[in-house]
Amino acid sequence: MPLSRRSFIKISSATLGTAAAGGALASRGFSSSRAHGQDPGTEGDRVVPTFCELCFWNCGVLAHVKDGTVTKIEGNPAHPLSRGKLCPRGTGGTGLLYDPDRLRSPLLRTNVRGSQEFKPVSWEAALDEVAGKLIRMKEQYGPEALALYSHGYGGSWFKTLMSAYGSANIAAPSFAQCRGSREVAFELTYGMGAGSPEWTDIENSRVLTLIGSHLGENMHNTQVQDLARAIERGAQLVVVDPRYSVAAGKARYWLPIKPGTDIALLLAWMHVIVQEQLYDRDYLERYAVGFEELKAHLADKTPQWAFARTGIAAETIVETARFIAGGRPGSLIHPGRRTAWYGDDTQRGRAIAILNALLGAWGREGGFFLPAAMPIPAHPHPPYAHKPRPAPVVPGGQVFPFASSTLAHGQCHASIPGTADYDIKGWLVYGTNLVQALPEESKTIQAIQALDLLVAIDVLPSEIVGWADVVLPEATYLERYDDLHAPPWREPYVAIRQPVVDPMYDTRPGWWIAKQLGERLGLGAYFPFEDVEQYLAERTEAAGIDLVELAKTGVIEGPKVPVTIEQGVQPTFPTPSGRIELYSQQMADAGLPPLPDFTAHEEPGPDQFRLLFGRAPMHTFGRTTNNAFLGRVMAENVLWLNARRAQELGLAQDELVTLVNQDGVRSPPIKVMPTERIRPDCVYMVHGFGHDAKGLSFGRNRGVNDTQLVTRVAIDPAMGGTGMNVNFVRIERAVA
Ligand code: MGD
Ligand code: SF4
Repeated sequence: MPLSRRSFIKISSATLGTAAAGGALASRGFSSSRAHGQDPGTEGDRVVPTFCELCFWNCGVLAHVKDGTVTKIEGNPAHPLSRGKLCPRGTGGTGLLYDPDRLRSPLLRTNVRGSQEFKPVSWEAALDEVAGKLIRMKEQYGPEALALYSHGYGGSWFKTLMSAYGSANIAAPSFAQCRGSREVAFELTYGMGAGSPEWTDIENSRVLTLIGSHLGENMHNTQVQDLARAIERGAQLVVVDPRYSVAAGKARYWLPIKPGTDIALLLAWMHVIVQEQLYDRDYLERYAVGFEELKAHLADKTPQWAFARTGIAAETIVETARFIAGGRPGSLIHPGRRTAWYGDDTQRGRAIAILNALLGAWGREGGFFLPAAMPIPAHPHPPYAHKPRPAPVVPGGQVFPFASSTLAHGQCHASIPGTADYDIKGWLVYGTNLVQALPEESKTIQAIQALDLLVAIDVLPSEIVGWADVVLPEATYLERYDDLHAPPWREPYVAIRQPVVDPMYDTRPGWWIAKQLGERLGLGAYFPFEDVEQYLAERTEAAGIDLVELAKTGVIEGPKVPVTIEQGVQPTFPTPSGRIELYSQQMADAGLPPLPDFTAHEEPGPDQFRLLFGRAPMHTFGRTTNNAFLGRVMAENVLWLNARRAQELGLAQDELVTLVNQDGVRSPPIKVMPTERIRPDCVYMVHGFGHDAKGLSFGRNRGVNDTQLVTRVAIDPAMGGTGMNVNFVRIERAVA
C-alpha cells in the first residue's frame, strides 16, 4: 500500500504541563463518577464531565445529575471541540438514556431470523452462547470467518477482541458509505487525510467554499461555531449545491449545480485560476509536483465547457474563480464529509485537494491546520495473531488499490454464499444499524440470512437488532467508561468518557462485554486488567497524565504548538515524492487517471428525479430518530420537491406521495414540501427516518427510509466506495 499514513506532530509527554506524578495513579485514586463529579454550585447535585456519543465528533459535555437523574447536558467550556456549547443533538442525550425502548437485558432469538422474537436471558447464558459459537466457527472455518462492523467510540474494545481472535475483518460504514473517498483523495495528494474532526481552519477563512457540504444542517459543533465566528468577521461563502441549503442562505454566491457535475466546475475554476495566474506560485514551487501536467490537463476545461455540463453560466464560473482566488491566503475549499455520491468520488476529492493546493491552503491559516496529538502509549498486549486480509473486494472480485480500510459492503458481499470471495459466517455488529446504513438492502438481508451467527451489541432495538441471534445490550455513553480520546487537533488534548450514572436495567459497558467474551475464548491475555479503571490508570500513567485531574475536568490540553506555516511549522508530505502530488503517479501506476477527469453520469428521465439525501441539525442518521426529545423538534422527514414540478404534478404542501425508484421499489407515504429551494431535476430528504423495527415506539413508521430506495450504487474504482446518489424516483400520489 503506497499511501503513507498520517504523521502528526507529537508532543513529548515530558512537556505536558498538566502531568502529575504517576505513582498516585497506581492506587487508582479515582473510582466512581459520583466521587469525582464537581460541585456545580448552580443546579443539580453534581456535574460529571464526559464526552458525547450522539455523533462521532465527540464533544466534551458536562452532565448535571440531581437525585440520581441526569437533568441537563451542556458543553464543557474546557473542551476544545465544544467550548461550552453543544449542538441540539448533544443536549438531547438524556432522550437516549431515558428512552423507554432501550434494550434491558441480553436476548436470545426464539423464532426465525428477522422475526424480532426474543427471550431475555442472563449475561452468563448469552455470553456462553456467543463464545461457544465463536470457538466452533474458528475451528471449522478459521478466524477470518468472523467479521466485525463497528461504528462509534466504544467499538475499540471489540476491535481488540477481533484482532485477538485472529480476524482482520473490521469495517464501518463511515469509510465506503461516507468519507472514505475524500480521505483517500487527500492521502494521495498530501500524504494524509482531512481528519475527523476535520482539520479545517474555518474560523480564520476569508472565503469558504462548500461543495455539497451543508454545514449547519450537517451539524458538527466546532465547525458550526467556527463558521458563525467567520461570518461575524466578514468571511464570505461560496456554496455549490442543487439545494438552497442553510449555508447557501448565508452565501455570497449560491451555484445550484446540476447534480453529478461538480468535477467539471472544479476543473473550470482551476482553468481560470491557472490561466489568470491567480494561484500561489511560491507555495507550489516550494511544496508541489506536477504543475505543468495539471496546466496541460486544464487547457481545454474552459468555463464554456463546464457550462454545458454543470448548467452554471461561464461568466459566473469566471467570477467565482476570481473571487475564490482573491480570498487567498485564507481561501478554503471544504473537503466535504459524506462524499460517496457518484462512484468518481476519489476524482472529485482529488480535484478539491488540488484546488486547495493552488490556493496554498494546506497548512495555512484559514485553510487546513496541521494537527497535533497527545502521545498516549497503547496499553500493552501480546502480539495479535491475525493475518492481514487481502485488499478489500466487492462483487466481481474487484480489488481497490487505494482502499485504506475494509469495505463494509465488501464484508457483506463475502457473507453471501456463492460469491467469489465467500468466507464470512459470523457478524459482530457494534453500534451500526447496517440495514439502514448499507445500500442495496436486499443484499444485506441475503447476507444476514446466510450467517451462522449474528450478534448485535446495541442500546436500542433497531432494525439490525431485530435480525440478531443474540443481543447484548450495552450501557449508553452516559453510563460507561470508554477508552481515552486524544484525536489529532489544533490543540492537542485527551478526554475521558466516564459514567455519569450507573447503568440502567441489566445493561453492561462494552469493555466488560468484550473482556468477558475474550476470557471465554481463551483470549484473556488481551484484556490484561481487572476493570476499565485499572486500564485507564495504566494508560494515563504511561503517558504521564494525571487521571484524577482528567476525571475532574473531563479534558486535559497539552501545550499549544504551532499548527500552521505562518506559525512556523515546516510542513512535510508523506507522499512518495515527499511533496504535494498534483499529478498522481500512484494513480497512474494503478491504471487510474492521474489528474481528475470528468465523467458524465446517467440523468433521470422526464418523469424521474434524482434522489438526494442529507442531514438535519437535530439528528444523526437513525441513531437519534427514536429519541423523543429530538423527535419533538423533527419527528419525520419530508420530500423537498421543486415548486414548479409540484404544481405540474398537482401536489400541494403536506400531500402524501409514494416514491417509486428505477427498480420498481416503492416507498411508504411521505409528505411533500414544494419549494423554490431545490432544482427541478432532484428531490431531497433527510436520512435516518422510516424505521420499521417493532421496538422503536417513537421512530417507527415516521417518514421514509431513503436506504430502501438505494437499490443501485456506483462503485469507486480507486477505493471501493458506494456512490449512492445514482438512484432515480418517480412520484405518485399516495393511495389513502
Ligand atoms: P445509524 O443508522 O444511526 O448509523 O450508519 P450507522 O453508523 O449505522 O445506526 C446507529 C446504531 O448504533 C443504532 O442501532 C443505535 O441504536 C446504535 N447505538 C447508538 N449509540 C450506541 C452505543 O453507545 N453503543 C452501541 N452499542 N450502539 C449504539 C451511518 C452511515 O450510514 C454513515 S456514517 C453514512 S455517512 C452513510 N449515510 C447514509 C445516507 O445518508 N443515506 C443512505 N441511504 N445510507 C447511508 N449510509 C451511511
Ligand atoms: Fe454531540 Fe453535537 Fe458534538 Fe456530535 S456535534 S458530539 S452530537 S454535541
